[in-house]
Amino acid sequence: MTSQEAFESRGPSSAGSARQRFLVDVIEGLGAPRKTLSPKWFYDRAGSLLFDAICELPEYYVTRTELGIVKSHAREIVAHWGDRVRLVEPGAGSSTKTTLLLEELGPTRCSAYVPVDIAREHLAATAARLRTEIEWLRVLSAAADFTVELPLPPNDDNARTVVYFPGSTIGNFEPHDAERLLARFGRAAGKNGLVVLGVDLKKDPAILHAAYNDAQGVTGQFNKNVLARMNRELDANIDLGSFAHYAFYEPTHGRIEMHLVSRKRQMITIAGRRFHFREGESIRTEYSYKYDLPRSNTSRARLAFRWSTPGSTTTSTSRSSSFACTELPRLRRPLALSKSVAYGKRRFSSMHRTE
Ligand code: AVI
Repeated sequence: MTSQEAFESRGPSSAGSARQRFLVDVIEGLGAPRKTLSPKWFYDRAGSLLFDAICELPEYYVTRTELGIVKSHAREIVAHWGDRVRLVEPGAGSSTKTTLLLEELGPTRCSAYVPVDIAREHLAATAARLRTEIEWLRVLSAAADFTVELPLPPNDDNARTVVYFPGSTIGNFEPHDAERLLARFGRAAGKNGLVVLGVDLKKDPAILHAAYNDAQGVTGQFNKNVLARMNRELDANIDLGSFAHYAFYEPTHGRIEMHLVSRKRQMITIAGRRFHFREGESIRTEYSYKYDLPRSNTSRARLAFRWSTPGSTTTSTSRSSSFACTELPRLRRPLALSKSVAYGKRRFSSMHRTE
């Protein structure tokens, strides 16, 4: 077994233990007074393909807008990443946007690409596709839950580690968890490492609403895939038609909330356990936080938001496609936020270490 194969086949994300973790989470989440499920369980192979379909929807501006930023700024984005870089992408999915950056880096500067994803089968397909598309690319994929661990292969050539976290996946974490996650990425990037982030910005609620309630119903299918997955993997008996997809923008917290609402009073069975639902009772399946650009014009804030769609401002609610990419300095210790930039105000600059 080569070292690449050893890294790629490392445990503990075997199908058996993944099923066990899914089951434990489901039992805990559906047993709570307010039923919840972590959005990470959307992403089996079927869910990952549904998410790819969402990214193509006319209403879902997020991917298109970010891709636009990356396309027009690829050279500038990678310019000071260093001579030798290993690019680590937590939650890589189909790695669509990353290809542009990898190609911009080229074989001389790119030591390796490390896509990390919870959907093992989808990840293997992505890695295989990338190896054919970019012949020189060394792909070292890791099937792992990045909320728990970020496995990194040996850094043979002392390359600079850049943790690339696009797509506004950070929005799927509650603010305190987002802080912790970014601090962990910062530690994983290590000395001289970088964390590069893509975040979706607040905008007209009608635009946000449409993005999570598309006309073709793909987002609804994506949401219900978590129920379908319970039927497939956890021996559940859920009638998908008895739950409704419900997503809305909640302006107080600046987030989309996605729910599955029971259309009737019912009992479902999952791995032999029973769960009761009142008519209208919901399972909250996802938050998607939207951020503000920093209001201040300090040099730190400018550094934070190097690339954003032109005209994106904190006050603009008319832009349909605002999005920002930011680069965070290495976070040596957990973020110590100053009170004035607490997440209550969701000032994204607060993701910076305070000194
Ligand atoms: C992956 N994540 C950033 C998406 C989002 O927009 O929060 C997931 C998604 N949920 C519904 N549509 C897309």
